[in-house]
Amino acid sequence: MRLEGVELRWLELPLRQPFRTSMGLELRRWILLLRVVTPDAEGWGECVALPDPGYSAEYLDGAADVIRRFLLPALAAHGDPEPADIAPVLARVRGHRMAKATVEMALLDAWLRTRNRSCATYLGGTRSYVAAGVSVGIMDTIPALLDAVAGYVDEGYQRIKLKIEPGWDVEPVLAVRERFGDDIVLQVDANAAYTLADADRLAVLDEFGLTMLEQPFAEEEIRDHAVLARRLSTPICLDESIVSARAATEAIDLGACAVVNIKPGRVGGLLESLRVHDVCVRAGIPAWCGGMIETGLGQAANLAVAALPGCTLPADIAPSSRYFDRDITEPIRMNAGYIAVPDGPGLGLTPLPEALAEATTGTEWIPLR
Ligand code: NPG
Repeated sequence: MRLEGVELRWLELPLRQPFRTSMGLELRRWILLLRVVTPDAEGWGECVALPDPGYSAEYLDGAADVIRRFLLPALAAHGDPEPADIAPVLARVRGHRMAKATVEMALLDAWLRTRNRSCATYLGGTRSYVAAGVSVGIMDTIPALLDAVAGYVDEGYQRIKLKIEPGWDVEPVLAVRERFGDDIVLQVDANAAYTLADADRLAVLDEFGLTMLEQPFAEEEIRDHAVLARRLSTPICLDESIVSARAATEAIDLGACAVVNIKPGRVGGLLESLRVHDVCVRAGIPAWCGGMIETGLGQAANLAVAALPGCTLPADIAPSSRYFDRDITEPIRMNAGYIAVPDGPGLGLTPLPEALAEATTGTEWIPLR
């Protein structure tokens, strides 16, 4: 694939509702897009990094810098990369998986478009619809949370995930179970807000029949997760800790998790996501595709992962209308709790010029030949 050049594009999209997690309050989503231009096609990549290094070490301006100064020169020096070449070519840069995933997503989109193949088919997806889960932020009061959850249940979401942190854990879960009963599929996500010293408190969650407790401890604390997993009957799911297929193998082997959240951005791209998926399938561990409040482009990539046979649990993939007044692509829609996997060439979605222009705060063209 011959690369003519890439455009970096910065977007700012207001969120329809504030989203609070143990990491802080989000009112808007700042996004970096990468458009790659080849003689035959264009491809789009979306960077999931946040403006500050609170969820992971990466952050948006850092990702733009590493893309511009290190990743693109490495690709240009290689010449005409095929999808399988991308990760090895970029491997001389340590870490920076979100930046690498952005580049790979754009190149893969362009490569698949020239071959008229969809991303989901290319990865081996077997599902044309994906069960949608909703991730419910931390609220000021329990009644406000119950109102929000009631709305999501009515909309048809296939499972409810509550964000938790110390001071907002057992009470909201108890209140949701009391109000909605045992029929709703319920799980919680701590975004690394606890330590092993909180094990007694977390053990109380075993009473509520949760599908999983996601990432209670910090990214590096694999051993502590394994200790907690032996103590709790609630399955532990790892998110932030799963930075690669290798990390997934180790976490599973050590008994640190019984479920895996796969995020293409966090693991360095779609092909590594497939490898994480394959590790889970071999280990007999259910996987699901996470989300990071992406535009339709990022969600299209996530849908391709969620369509894989081993992604058996509902995804953090929601209709565009949950996040934005106006998405930059045709909106992602939900029908009775399910979302269609795009089947057009590449990601299957492209930005709508007018919506893209409205969200854009800056662009930079980088010629590669
Ligand atoms: O897509 O509905 C959604 C949000 C899913 O909770 C979600 N994402 O911790 O996984 C997470 C969280 C997140 C969002 C993390 C944005 C980082 C940025």
